[in-house]
Amino acid sequence: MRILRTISLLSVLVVLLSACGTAATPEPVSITIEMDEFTFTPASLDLKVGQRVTLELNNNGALAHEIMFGRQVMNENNRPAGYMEDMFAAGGVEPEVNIIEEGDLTTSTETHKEHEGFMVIVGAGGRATMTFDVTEGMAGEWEMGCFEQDGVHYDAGMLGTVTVSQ
Ligand SMILES: [Cu+2]
Repeated sequence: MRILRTISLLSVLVVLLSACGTAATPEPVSITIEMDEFTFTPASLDLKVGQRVTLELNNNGALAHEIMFGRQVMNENNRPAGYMEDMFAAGGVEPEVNIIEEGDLTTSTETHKEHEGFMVIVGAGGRATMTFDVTEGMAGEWEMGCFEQDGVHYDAGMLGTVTVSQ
């Protein structure tokens, strides 16, 4: 009986200590983002510096969709074509991308040919995850957007807000 009590006391201590240990570092989060014509759901993300984030991208639509993170939309031939400032470049981070399901079209990571933004394209019916650590350089307000079909998706409202706090 005494041994049991000692063991349960010890486990309470272990739980308390590990709770203290993790207080400084934000818990890793996993967020599912549904992609469709022409939305991201949820359309806003709140991330914390120091957090390990996994985004699961599910394309439920009939078209290929992409996701980019940045700010200041750049135009090419008067069409929205990506961001002047890429969030991952600002943070010195390259997300690790895993394709879970290809979908109808190729799911791939590519850099926009006109600039260096990090992009994941998910084919119709496809799924992919992207994992990254949120760094200091990423603190602030950002946007996520899809610029597929010459910016038509972006104009149709396929964008959202990303807030990275300390
Ligand atoms: Cu799209």
